[in-house]
Amino acid sequence: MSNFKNYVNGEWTESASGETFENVNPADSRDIIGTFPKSGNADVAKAIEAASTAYKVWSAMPAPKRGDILRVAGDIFNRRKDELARVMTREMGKPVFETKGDIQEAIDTAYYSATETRRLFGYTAPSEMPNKMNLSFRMPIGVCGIITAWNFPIAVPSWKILPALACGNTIVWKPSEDSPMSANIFAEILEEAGVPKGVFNVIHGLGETGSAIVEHPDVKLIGFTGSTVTGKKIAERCGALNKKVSLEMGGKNAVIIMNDADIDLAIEGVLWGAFGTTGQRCTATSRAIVHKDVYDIFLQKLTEKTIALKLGAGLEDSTQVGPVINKKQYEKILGYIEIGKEQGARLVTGGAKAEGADVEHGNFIQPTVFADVTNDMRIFKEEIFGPVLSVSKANSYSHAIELANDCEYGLSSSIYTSDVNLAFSAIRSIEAGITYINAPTIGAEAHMPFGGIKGTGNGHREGGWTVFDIFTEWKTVYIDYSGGLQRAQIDNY
Ligand code: UN1
Repeated sequence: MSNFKNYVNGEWTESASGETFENVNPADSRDIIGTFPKSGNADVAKAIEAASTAYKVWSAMPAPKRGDILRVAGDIFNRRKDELARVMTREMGKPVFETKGDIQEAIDTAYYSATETRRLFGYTAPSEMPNKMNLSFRMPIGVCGIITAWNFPIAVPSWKILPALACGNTIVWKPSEDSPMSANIFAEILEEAGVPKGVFNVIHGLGETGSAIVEHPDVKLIGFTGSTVTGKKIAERCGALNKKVSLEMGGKNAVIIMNDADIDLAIEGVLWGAFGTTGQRCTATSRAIVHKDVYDIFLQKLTEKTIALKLGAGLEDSTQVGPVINKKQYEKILGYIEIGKEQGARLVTGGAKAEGADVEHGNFIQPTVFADVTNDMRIFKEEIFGPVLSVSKANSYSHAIELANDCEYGLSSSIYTSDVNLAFSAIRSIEAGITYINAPTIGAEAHMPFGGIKGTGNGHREGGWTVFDIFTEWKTVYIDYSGGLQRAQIDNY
């Protein structure tokens, strides 16, 4: 078995304690990918020291030069796509066609960030006084602590890391303990692209490793994707320590299917949204809210298609739905299925662990659909993060919107309708950061803002041009070339 290391100041290093944790294939618990360091305060401090030193050089480099390096990183991600996709699938389970898509998001983000280094626009505005000029421009922040989840081992970290680097920040990244190997390949790629020593560091570990990053006084910003419970704790600490913090947390995303929708298209979208990545996306479709006129036909067709989904190891070409990430999630999801049954939801298909020779050693749960789910049930309200879809009946368009918004989260959403008036009305009325029309709740593009309202986020948007608001501060500059003292608000009025 291989022992993998942290990446600190351009070197592969063990943790000071020598303690490790195992990385296990979720499709086959007999397959141990390797051990990774369980890092503590001392390891984190070294990485932060390296990142602080490197910041001086990296932040002073002209942004387009940083962009040149990021562009090369995009090329290398592209070159290593097939190999990296298999590593990702082996450690986190989703099928290879999905892990390739995950890497493509990083490639898109690399090229997008590289280009934006020539376009980190500031604003100029007229001064209220003569012979005076007002400018503003973006400044990097410093050492950024990045803490991410396993479901997008490359894409989601890339949304944070690559734009942060473009802006001149340096990075200490704690990837998920369920996808550490992908993170090491990320480091190899940035090193080969020419990112200097210390600019980018990977520190493996569990929760305490993340806490050490959050607590360290030289870390100026935390970018987090993960559970709402952890995100809120991080935000509390960042509040107390006065650090900038950007959070992407849970979702309970609804799709509305109106009686004028193309039902077959809607079913395709719901299947992909609910069971793609085995339902383990923060944008996953976990609630379908279906107009009463098409409720029965929708359920009947959806059930047939759900039963036909091919469950298996993601490394098998025929697999459509992979395992869930680990034993803890496996138990949690099966627990929610029991709660659904106990609270009176009608189980239409699935509802148990999967049986069979090809799935017996992995964390496999049958794609599950509950019907007649009402808004008082826990499976309607709580994020499950697994292959479980709740279907609820709506009496009208306004009832459907009411149900969709009856939710503490606000990440993604969707409506299937052929009525243009309803589509536009839904864009305005659904409480979410992202709304799709006639498309699934998943599938965000790298160059558009990504994030949610309500319990999902804290007002930031990754992706697109908005990510640069996270990873920069504004500097305002006044240049007075009048040669005399000009007092704002006094001499000119
Ligand atoms: C996530 O699940 O953490 O929109 C992000 C999507 C993906 C990103 C999901 N591209 O489905």
